[in-house]
Amino acid sequence: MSTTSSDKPPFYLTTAITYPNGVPHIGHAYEYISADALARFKRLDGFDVFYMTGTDEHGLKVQQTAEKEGISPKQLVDRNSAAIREVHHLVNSSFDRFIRTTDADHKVAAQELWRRMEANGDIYLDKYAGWYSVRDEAFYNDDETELREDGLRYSKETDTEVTWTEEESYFFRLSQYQEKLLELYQSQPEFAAPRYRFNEVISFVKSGLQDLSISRTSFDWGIPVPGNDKHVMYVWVDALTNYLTGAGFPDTDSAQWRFWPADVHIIGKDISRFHAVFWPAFLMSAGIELPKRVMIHGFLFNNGVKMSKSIGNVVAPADWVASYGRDAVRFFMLREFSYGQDGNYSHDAIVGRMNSDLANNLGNLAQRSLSMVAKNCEAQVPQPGELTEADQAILAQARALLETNRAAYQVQEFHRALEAIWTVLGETNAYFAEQAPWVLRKTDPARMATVLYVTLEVLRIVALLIQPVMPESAAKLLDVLGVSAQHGARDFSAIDSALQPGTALPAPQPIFPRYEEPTGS
Ligand code: ME8
Repeated sequence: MSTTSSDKPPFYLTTAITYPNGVPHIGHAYEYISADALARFKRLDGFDVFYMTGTDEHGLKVQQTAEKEGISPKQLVDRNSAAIREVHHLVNSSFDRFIRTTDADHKVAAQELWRRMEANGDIYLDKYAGWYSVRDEAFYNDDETELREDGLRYSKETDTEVTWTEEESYFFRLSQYQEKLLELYQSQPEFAAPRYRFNEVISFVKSGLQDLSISRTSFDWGIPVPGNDKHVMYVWVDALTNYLTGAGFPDTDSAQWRFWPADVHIIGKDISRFHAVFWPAFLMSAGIELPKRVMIHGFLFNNGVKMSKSIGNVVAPADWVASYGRDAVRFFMLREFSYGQDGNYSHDAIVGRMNSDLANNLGNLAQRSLSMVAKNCEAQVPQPGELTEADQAILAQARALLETNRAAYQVQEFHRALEAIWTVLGETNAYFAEQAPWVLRKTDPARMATVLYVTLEVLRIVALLIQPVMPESAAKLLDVLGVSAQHGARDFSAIDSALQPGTALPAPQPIFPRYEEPTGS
């Protein structure tokens, strides 16, 4: 065993690797944030997590963008890959590796995958004649395209321009995998989600699969095909292999290989076919275990309108972070949209979440209870007396949240995890109002201490569970609750323990400020 492995169960998750031919928008940030929340959740829940993201740097699209800018493809990807990594930092995405498909180890992995598919008899040389969309880096059949009024031909599904392409090409025998893929979908109903998106994939496969062109000769910005330098690999063969590279492939004796098969690939709805059809077929061909799950998230729309440069409604993640703060952005994205479905964002929707969920339901409860403790309990965690039914009921609800959250994160339903937490916060606010500790202060100080203790204890559990979504705010809340940042006191295993009466508490400080519209703008 290597020294880098641990007793914790491995958990490997990935995002799609972003094309570095532009700068990422809020839709990309959504993917990074959701993957990051899952990575953080699993780390706190005792897993040995490897979270990988990165950039997909080869292909015609990148080469053409570089030409337009008058720089080399390498200069373009160096610049934009760095900008994409910055966006990860900006939204506090705690990746373990930022892979670039121009990394040396990735070339080795991609070429080895190719060799194995070839050795299995699944690759042959022929001629490709058909429609290619540079924008999608995808091939389309005649009936998947249409001629439009402007005289240009487009992919019906993605609305991107396609051009007639004829060149010598290697092919992958995808047609041979139709039955095997259908068997996979049958035997592993959780292989892709959500179900309705998975069903679209299944129908596509049922409608018949054609062999796939997997190399190009008309440009050279790619990984050379082993044994034939005239060809570079089709960018999707190259790109998908990044997931294996991250797990140390082809060195299957390395400690890193413990992460394969990946637990979940997190991707957007436009690339489900590549991940749920091509990718498992390539792996079956190469004799490599399949990833356990492909989670397909929806797209974000600006007030119902698709983000586009020509409309000028593309939101830069940095603008949102500057306006609302990064934890609020993270919370909004994961709470507002049902993961898997498309979502509409608007300034008002963000402000609504910040003011009602964060400032009122959580921030206010924390501020009110902690200020009372500061004033009336010598700034220490109060000593509870005997617990009433109401006390026990609210504590039981809070303790049950770990299981609810585990179940929700297991299927990437982040919104459900947060919804459950906020339901308990709603109940706790009602409990606080009913118990009225500010009245008890005069009539029954011992009972007041119990109510405050119970409230702080619920807040501790909530603070622990929101760490994956709002790491910085949760840390501040745990600080003011006197929960140590050491000895695993902030891991989920600590949910079963409890606040220690008598622990000194720092002065409370507001953590979730209300959003105020900037004046003079
Ligand atoms: O597709 N809302 O890269 P990419 C939500 N390089 N998600 C969105 C989105 C939106 N408005 N727009 C894009 C690629 N995405 C390939 C991936 S993986 C081996 C190769 C998502 O930069 C999109 O669905 O075009 C994808 O998951 C990710 O952003 C990167 O998109």
